[in-house]
Order: sequence, then structure tokens, then C-alpha cells
Amino acid sequence: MEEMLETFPQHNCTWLKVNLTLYKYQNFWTTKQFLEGGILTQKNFKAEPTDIFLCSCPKTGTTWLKALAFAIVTCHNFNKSTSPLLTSSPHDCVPFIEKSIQIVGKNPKDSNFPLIATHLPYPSLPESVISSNCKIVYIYRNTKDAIVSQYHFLRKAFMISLEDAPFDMAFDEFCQGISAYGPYWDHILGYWKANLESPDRILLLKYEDVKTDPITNVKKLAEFMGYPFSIKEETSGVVDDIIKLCSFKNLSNLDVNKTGRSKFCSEVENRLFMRKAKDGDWEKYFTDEMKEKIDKLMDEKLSGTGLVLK
Ligand code: PAP
Repeated sequence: MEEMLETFPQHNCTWLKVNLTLYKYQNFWTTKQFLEGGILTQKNFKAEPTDIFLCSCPKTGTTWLKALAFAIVTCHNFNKSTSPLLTSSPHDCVPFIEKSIQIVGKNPKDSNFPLIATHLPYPSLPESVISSNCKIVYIYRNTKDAIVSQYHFLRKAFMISLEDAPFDMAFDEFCQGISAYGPYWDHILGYWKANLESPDRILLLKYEDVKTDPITNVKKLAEFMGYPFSIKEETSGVVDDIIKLCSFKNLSNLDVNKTGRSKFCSEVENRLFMRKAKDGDWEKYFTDEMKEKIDKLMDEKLSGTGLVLK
């Protein structure tokens, strides 16, 4: 693996002032650890038709999607007072396959539990994910908030102060397509196109839509996964309970997410996955020039695809 990785193009994220190298593999960039896990996943993971893959580019709502999907799938076993989400990070409730394959081994998935997550781009998913016809949920988010979210996540993960981490350099790197699992636009377009081809197999959720209309989107997610709510459950408030349980306000105030570390993402504290969850936070960081540059770039990249990332 070491020898193979050395043959891939590499990029040092100089704005971080620490030694973070990203590797380019199959047209996307990622860290050594995630890449090793991704390659092992491609080689060894055999998806079952009953599996449900939760997919995303980093910083676009992964943690939230994991929590919501887990709460839906387990709502007959647990309620708002007994859910494992109260004491475990969403990243432990639904691990990334590329992490768990390194920690647990070749067949890391519990065959009785359908959920598994990945940041892998659509064209790089293990072949069995496509051939098994299993379901895929993909969450995506507006580009500018995703840039700011990734900037702070990396900065905090490496304990770099705001003054020592030039945002404009991080922004330029992102615009060159160099970001975790980037180019960002390619990651989203991969799943977007796959959804156009197979809408029954791939559900797309937009972070901002889930925020503005959680009820509709949580019901849509539950139906798509094959766990629809009964009328009785809806009238007894199960949907509301799931939304409240998984809300940023609730999850970010739990001890496990304030001070803990997850087994499957142990390099960083869980609190780093929960920063502000505010739409439009980017406005504090972007100059007019940056706004113009990213809008123009995204218009170019998404032109003719039908995808709008506002
Ligand atoms: P990951 O890909 O590294 O797992 P991911 O969960 O996709 O990260 O993204 C983190 C973002 O989701 C953070 O956004 P911010 O930096 O703009 O604040 C985080 O705050 C937000 N987030 C985490 N949990 C929730 C939640 N329960 N509801 C809404 N947003 C959330």
C-alpha cells in the first residue's frame, strides 16, 4: 500500500502550516488514511441488496444524515430517551466503511443492520454497491458554507489559530479542486448524474432543504430507505421526536459530542463535527472577489447539468 500510494500525485496543504498531504486517486483527493481505507473497501467490500449507503462529500451534513437515518431505522427499538445517539457519536452509530474496514477488518458491516457510510465519489464506489442494486442516500450542501466548514474543521483538527490559517489560501486550494474528496463539484455531480439515471436507487437530500423542511425530508428519507412511518407513528409524534433528537441543538449539547472521541474517527474530538450549523456563515469570510470567483467557477462546472447549489 505504501509503495502504491507513493506513485499517486500528492499535494501539501501549505495554508495549514502542518504536514498534511492529500493524494490524488481516481480523480479525487484524500488523506492517506482515508485513501488506504477506500482502496481496501474497493477490493474487499461486498455490498448486500439490503444495505443502505449514506454518501457525502465531507462537511455537507454527513453527521446529521447518519443521526437521522440511524434514528429512523431503530425507531422501533429505541425512543428519544433510550436512543444510542444519546451516548454514542453518529460516526460510531453509522461508521464510514473506509474507516471500519481498517479497524474491524475485511467484513466490517453487521449484516443485520442496513446502514453504512462513505465519502467515496460515486465512480469509486465498490463495484458490488452498484451490482447489488442497494440503496444510496446522498446529502449535499451549498459550496460556500462547505468551504468554510472544511476550513475550520482542518484548522481545529491541527490546532491552528485563525491568525495562522489564511482563509484565502484555503479558498484558492478549494477552487483548484484540491479539497477532501474534491473536486467538490465532481463529487456532487457524480451522485447527481447517477440519481438522474436511477432515481429509485439514489435519493438526493439538500442540507438546506432538510433544515427548512425537516418533516417532509425525514419522511422522504424513511420511505426511501424502506422504513416508512405508520399513521399511528406520525400522529404520536415519532417524526418530531426524531427531528428533535437529531437536531444540532440537541446533539451538540450531549456529553459524547462535546468531549468524546468516536472509535471510528478517533483522530479528532467529536465536537469538531458540530461547529455552528448555520446557513450563510460564509458571508463572514468571503470578500466580494471570492464570492464572484466561486460563483463563476460553480456556474461553469455545473452548467447544463440542472444542478443548482445555492
Ligand atoms: P464530516 O463529513 O466530517 O462528517 P459533516 O457532518 O458532513 O462532516 O459536516 C459538518 C457540518 O455539519 C458542520 O457545519 P458547520 O461547520 O457549518 O457548522 C456541523 O456543524 C454540521 N452539523 C453537524 N451536526 C449537525 C446537525 N445535527 N444538524 C445540522 N447540522 C449539523
